[in-house]
Amino acid sequence: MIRFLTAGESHGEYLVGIIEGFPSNMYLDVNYINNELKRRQSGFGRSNRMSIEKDEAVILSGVNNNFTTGNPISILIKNRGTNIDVDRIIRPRPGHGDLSGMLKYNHQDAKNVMERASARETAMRVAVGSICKLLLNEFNIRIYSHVVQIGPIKSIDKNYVEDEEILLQADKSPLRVLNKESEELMIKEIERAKDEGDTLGGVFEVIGKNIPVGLGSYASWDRRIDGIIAGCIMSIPGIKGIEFGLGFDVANRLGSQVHDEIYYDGKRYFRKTNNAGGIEAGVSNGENIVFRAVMKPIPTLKKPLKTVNITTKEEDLAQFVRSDVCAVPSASIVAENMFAYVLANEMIAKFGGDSVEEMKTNYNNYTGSLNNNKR
Ligand code: EPS
Repeated sequence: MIRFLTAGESHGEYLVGIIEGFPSNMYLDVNYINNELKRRQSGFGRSNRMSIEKDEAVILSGVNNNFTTGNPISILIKNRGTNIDVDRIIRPRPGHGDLSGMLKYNHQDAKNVMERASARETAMRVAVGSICKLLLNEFNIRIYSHVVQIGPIKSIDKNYVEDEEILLQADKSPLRVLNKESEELMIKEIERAKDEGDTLGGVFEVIGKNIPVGLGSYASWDRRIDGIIAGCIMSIPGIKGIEFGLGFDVANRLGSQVHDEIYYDGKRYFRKTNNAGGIEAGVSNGENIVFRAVMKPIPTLKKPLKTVNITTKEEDLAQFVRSDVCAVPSASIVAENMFAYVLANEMIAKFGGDSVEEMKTNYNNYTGSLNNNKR
């Protein structure tokens, strides 16, 4: 299995990542990682920090002549925006980790908390996830995402977007939104929030295609792939919820209106609907895996909320430090990459993870037997 660790602080010199358990002989081009890092940095509503940073990964180990060796891969990303115009944070921001972090680690300065709780750390998660995406590409597994809601403005009403040509358009939109009209309304909404010293959250959708049936397992609680995906997505800063397929809407329907009927086309089983979001009993069912996640508005407000000064213990207003107004588009890229990590891990669990060749042999064997009527 792949394990990874990140270290580094938002305004420290570097972010550091180590990935262990990655198979050998996979072609790894650092430009691919850097392009994913760039995708994460784009998006209307980010702070001017994003114009300072131009994230680039440096690979220190585990790769030889552009091929993975099977050794731990270590990565560095240099921070450029290391200056921060605040000495101490003693007026904790509601919604941020400031107060709980100070109490837990016995700090008198929430900067010690903020430096690590900051979403800056997700740059390294994207670097790691992009290497996982390259592994998935070897098996033609693709991951897409788009933003479906910012504040009260929604972009689509239908269940989910499946068409890859359409999904690719998300990268051309400053908000990663597929509907131009909604995008304009969302931009206005973000501008208004900014003028009012406020912030906005939203919802994004992630779609995984060409995922083989049988990733994850119902055999034990901690192997259910929806549980694993949910844990990884919920670990992204600001995420407050996730739903698969129809999600919370299943509560409004009868069973006959929810479950996806099973058909056989002479070669493979398939469904005409995908209300389950590609997962049944914690196992991928061969359909697209689809989920949506909601991100709360950024807690750092220019027009601050009430708080308590931790030195005087008196009522005060929360400290303002440079921050984003809306980071939902970036969060959708982080989610793609955390999802890629889960899928890569599950592919290795099912198909063996020492070398890419070994995985492909096992994969072809399994998918071949599915197509030959042997299962
Ligand atoms: C963040 C605050 C901002 C964001 C940062 C996350 O940083 P700063 O306070 O230095 O302007 O730009 O996000 C990133 C640096 C990033 O790479 O995504 C926060 O408080 O979480």
